[in-house]
Amino acid sequence: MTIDIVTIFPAMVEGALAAGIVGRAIDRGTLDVAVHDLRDYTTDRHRVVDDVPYGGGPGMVLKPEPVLRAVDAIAGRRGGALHVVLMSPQGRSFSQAVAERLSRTAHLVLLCGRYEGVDERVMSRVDEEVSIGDYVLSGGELPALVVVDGVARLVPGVVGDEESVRADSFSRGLLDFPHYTRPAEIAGSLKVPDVLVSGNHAEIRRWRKREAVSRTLARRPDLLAHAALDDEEREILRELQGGTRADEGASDGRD
Ligand code: JD8
Repeated sequence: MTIDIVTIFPAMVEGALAAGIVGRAIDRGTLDVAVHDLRDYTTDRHRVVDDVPYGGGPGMVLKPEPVLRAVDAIAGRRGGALHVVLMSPQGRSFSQAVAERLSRTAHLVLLCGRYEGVDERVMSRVDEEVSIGDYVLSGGELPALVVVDGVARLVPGVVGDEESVRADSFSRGLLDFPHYTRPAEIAGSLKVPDVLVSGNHAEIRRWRKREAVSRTLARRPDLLAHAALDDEEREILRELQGGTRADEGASDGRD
């Protein structure tokens, strides 16, 4: 999969892309990510990318021509179909379903705005607008990195263990169970649950399912409507809903 990112802060994006699972996928060539400095697509001596808004008002607007030139250059260089995404508070919310759909496109272009946003005429080359949530950020760079991370994990070969990708929280519609590592006890009081050190793998699997279902019921009951539960999980859910209502705290008090 190929991803092109257009930004006025290439260093900010490149730094983040070099780390972790995504960085390794880029190094190995499983993922081809290129970051483009919007200023390279200006034609004036001062490489100006912004201008005052028509109609007046505060702030600056990203000029359309550099953005359109960048998209044209990327299209020309890469050839084939592009899917152009503008990171924008006006976009539809990024979700696991959107990540899955975008991961099936061969070539993504992510446009990062700044200031008050981009000149609306850029929309002539945009296929969709995506937001990462209802809070105010200063630009599209962090949202683009979120999209790259979420999408890249779904590209075959990026995450070593395909099984773990399928099992991931939002793929199944359940929250994760609690994790512990050594030591089994800290300061004589903070203990790992006995079941996890018991070595009884059937018990451990059941305990994890119960924890995942009870946490989801307590914290994100909205997820249960679309969750892909197996028979055992469904039974656990019935049990938990039976005695106590979710809003009274169905689990062990931690949730
Ligand atoms: C792109 C400029 C800042 C937006 C004035 C503050 C996404 N979930 C999200 N929150 N914020 C953004 C986002 C913010 C952006 C730009 C994305 C370009 N800004 C502007 C309009 C109001 N400021 C986002 N995806």
